[in-house]
Amino acid sequence: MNHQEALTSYIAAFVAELVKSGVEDVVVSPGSRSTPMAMVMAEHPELRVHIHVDERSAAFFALGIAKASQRPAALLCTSGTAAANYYPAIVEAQYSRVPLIVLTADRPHELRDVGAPQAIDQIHLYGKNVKWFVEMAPPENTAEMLRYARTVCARAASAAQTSPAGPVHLNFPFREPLVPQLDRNDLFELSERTEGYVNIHSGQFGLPNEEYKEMAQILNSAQKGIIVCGPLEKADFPAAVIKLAEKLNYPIIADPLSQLRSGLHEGSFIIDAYDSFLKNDDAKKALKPDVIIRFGAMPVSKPLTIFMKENSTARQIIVDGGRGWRDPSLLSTEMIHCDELLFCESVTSYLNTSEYDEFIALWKKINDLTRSKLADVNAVDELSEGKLFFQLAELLPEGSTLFVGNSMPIRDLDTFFHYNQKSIRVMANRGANGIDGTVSTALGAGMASQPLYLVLGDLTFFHDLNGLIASKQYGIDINILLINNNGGGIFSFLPQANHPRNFEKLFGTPLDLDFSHAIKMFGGQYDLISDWEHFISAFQQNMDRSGIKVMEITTNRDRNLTEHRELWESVSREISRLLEG
Ligand code: TPP
Repeated sequence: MNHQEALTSYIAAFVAELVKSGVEDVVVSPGSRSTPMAMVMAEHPELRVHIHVDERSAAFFALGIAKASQRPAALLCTSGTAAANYYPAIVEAQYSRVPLIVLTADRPHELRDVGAPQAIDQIHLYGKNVKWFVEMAPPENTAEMLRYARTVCARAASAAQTSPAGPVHLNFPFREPLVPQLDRNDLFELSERTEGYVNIHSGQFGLPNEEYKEMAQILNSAQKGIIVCGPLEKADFPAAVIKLAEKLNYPIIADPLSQLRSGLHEGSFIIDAYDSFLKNDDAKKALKPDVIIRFGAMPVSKPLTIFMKENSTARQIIVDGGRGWRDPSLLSTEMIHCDELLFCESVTSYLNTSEYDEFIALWKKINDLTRSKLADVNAVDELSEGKLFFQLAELLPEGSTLFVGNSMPIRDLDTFFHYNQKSIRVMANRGANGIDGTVSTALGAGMASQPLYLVLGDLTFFHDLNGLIASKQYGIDINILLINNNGGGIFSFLPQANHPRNFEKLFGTPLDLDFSHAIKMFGGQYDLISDWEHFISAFQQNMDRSGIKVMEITTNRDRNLTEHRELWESVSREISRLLEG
């Protein structure tokens, strides 16, 4: 049988099924071994092919597309270290439950482990960090093998999306010659079945009705309950959890990535300043819960994690539709593997409305006081990291996506970005909390969600400068607020900061970079912000500009530390005064 014909038919069957499985975007990095797949993909009229030379950024870009669109995105690269460069984004996808279909080209079996060029061991390359690995059979043109290619593809797409979503890896051995036959006019004409080859059905995880009822009884009998919502993106979840809170009269401790801090939903149950007031012992004592119900991944806030850990006698109910074990304190009394929305709706339907409101009133009172004390940061004249996040809730346009870098930005967001009625979607890479791939992930998200704002530190920006190319190549608009404190500001908050001898060398790590040159290289707009007035005018002007727009905000790590400490101390003093009185 003709080799090229087999290669072409097999890959075309696979690509056709990929599209039928709902994949619309594939990020391809150039290479030789992946030639047949890349060339066939480029022929498909319903597949958007994005080229990204740097595989590390490419994989994060695909991650961003999948994260924002909540549809699986595919990746394709050649053999060797190209595939290894996907690793960080795959880890992030696995831990943040984002569907990715990773396709790597490989040497055929006879060229493995015999010194052939660009041949590394790609079998289970990503280990346990993918949900499914398949070493694909070499291309053949029999009806059975075309069915095989389509079935594996459908299974891979389904596995990537089934809760908990995550990455899957298919490794394709290709023999030379690698150029497919593109002059065929039947490339994607599928002989046996023209729709999706196999439609995979799977349902939500639910509980028997009796259990919802029991849970409702338990919750109705507890007066001092709190609901903790960690990072979770699920349409309709905010409304459902608010209904649950309303019936129970429980406060909702809303992580910045819970999608509850912005939006038109009822805000009176939202507690958003807890990261600051849960540092205070008097508050912690007064706010002790009997019951904690948790949804989503672990919250960003360390004081909140400590608070939950300290309340080890409380009943701790963790609801996880992804059937994981999100309980680093090992204190859960109920681990409930049930779709979060279904849980809220079902339990709510069995609840009696609680009249007890003293506990929630106290949470709100402390929260309001904390918010007003934190607002003192607005009086600061100099450029300040905290004030920047306070300003954002004011300045961000309706419907924007705010992508936040790890390290201090996500923490400052937690501290200073409070409930507002704009529909702002907040995103970050909190699966593995890396400072890598942030620009690329944000740009991938920007494919589906605009206007896009990215706030990140200088080391995080430096780490993925390459990622900016996607904006230039694909015209993705991005507003970048670069917080340049010349190094890793977060380390000043850690105990090693008390050991000054090698602190700057090991942790501060100033890079002394002039980022304007890099922005220029990518054809972007750059503003070195001089003061708040300048910041606001640049921010507003950039709304009418397209492409890459970087506003660099220079801050000072020591001053930043002092500012945070002073604010937290003033919050703490006020709370103790309130609770004493
Ligand atoms: N490498 C990766 C890939 N991920 C990490 N999280 C780290 C290293 C450890 N790390 C956490 S925060 C940080 C480092 C190196 C410093 C980040 O500095 P910057 O982006 O400037 O933000 P800042 O701390 O100033 O807010």
